[in-house]
Amino acid sequence: ATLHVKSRCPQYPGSKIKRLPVPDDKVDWSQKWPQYNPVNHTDPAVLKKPVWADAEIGDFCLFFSVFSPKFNTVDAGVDRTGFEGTYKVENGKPLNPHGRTGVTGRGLLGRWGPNHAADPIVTRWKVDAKGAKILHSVSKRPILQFVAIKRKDCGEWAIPGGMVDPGEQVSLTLQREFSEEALNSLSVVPAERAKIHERINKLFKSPGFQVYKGYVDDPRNTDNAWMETVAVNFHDESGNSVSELPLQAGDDAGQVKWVDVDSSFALYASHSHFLELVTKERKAHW
Ligand code: RP5
Ligand code: MG
Ligand code: MG
Repeated sequence: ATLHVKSRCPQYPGSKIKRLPVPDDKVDWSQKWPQYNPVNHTDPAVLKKPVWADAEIGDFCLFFSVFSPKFNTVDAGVDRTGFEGTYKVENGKPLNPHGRTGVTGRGLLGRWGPNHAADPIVTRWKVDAKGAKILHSVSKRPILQFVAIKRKDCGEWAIPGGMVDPGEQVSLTLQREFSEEALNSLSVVPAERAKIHERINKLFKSPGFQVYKGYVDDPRNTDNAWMETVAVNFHDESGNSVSELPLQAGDDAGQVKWVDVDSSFALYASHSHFLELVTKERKAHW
């Protein structure tokens, strides 16, 4: 695996916390670093114990029991398995499988260990007025377009992904997050929501192409909590299903638009890598 970079961004998002700088050769836990003394940070919003967050490890919970989740398994309905195999647990705390980040605790993430997300990559071909595919002037390959959202938290463009709720089927998360962030399904009346659902059901009921399943180099990652995702490509080959949907940003998305897929377009976390994999599969311009 490539070295995580955004997981070592100097400034921890949504805070004044500065990560302890971790040099490339000290990322891997197997590299000895006895003086390693990262800053501990868990966001106050997480400590308030919203439904989506764990308690602090060692905290007293109901009936005088102490919170100590079981890792590398599904524990009390919460999937704590890692997509990239077994991760280590040290002193009761899970260790980031991609190495040091310069921050301990959970930061902005709710779960200790893996926090599972799903990323719907909805694509179509870029076409001219006659409907013919437009080839890129340099690569001579057809250009894909995908539905991108501008995240409210950091202002970066991203795939409209989101967290998998405990017990939720990933296929549902993909469709739900796309509807919430790119079609603003949360702010319409139930009858309208049902219509949106109906219009995208066909595309999302197709199996899609699983592009990636594993660790995400997300700026919110810490030594003890990290993002993992399943990224799936739903492609509108003929350009007449989702292409015609009116896009409207919603929930944690501030803007939404079709974006030409190109290596030079900066994206949140490791989303650019997922799109590169889509272009390989579809023999498109990158
Ligand atoms: C990324 O964070 C994932 O790839 C996914 O796009 C996203 C999920 O987090 P939220 O959008 O719910 O903040 O790591
Ligand atoms: Mg969301
Ligand atoms: Mg999201």
